[in-house]
Amino acid sequence: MTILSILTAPDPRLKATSQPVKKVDATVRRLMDDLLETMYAAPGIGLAAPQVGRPQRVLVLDIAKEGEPPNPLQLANPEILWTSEEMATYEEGCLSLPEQYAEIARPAKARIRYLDHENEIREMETEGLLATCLQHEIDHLDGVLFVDHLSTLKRNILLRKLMKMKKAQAIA
Ligand code: GNR
Ligand code: NI
Repeated sequence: MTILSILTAPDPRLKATSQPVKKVDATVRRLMDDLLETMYAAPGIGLAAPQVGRPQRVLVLDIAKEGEPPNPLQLANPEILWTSEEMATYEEGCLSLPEQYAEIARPAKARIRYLDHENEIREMETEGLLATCLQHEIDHLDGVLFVDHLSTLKRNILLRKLMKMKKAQAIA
């Protein structure tokens, strides 16, 4: 497996819509495995293919806490079948917006259909951090970042902080 490099905003590849995979074949499985290794190394609890410059509808997640057994999930072509009226708010971060955080409200529960690592169609009902993280990752497949859920003012504050940080790092 390979650790891939993660794109950070602003990058037009993070704003693009990703394409469905035809099937989960060896190439897609390899991408899923590389995404998982990259996510664990970062470390993060989710990672979507466009974040590593691959415009395909593939994502991985593992919300297990430190000390708990790992629980990797690898999904292709995820579709949201249903979301609850009830909302939940989490402080979100993103590997493509390093060191930026904001509280984001999303549906508290979501039912998802997807292709798994073996190309089998599966459905799952999610809630809590898993529901939030899945919606965050599916947003990436549609070129949406968590800051796009904020007001223009709040979004610009975070994006400017990120630009400033990137410039300072470029000099150091
Ligand atoms: O590591 C991550 N943590 C996180 C915390 C709250 C809500 C969503 C996330 S996903 C993020 C990794 C990432 O950027 N995935 O796209
Ligand atoms: Ni993200």
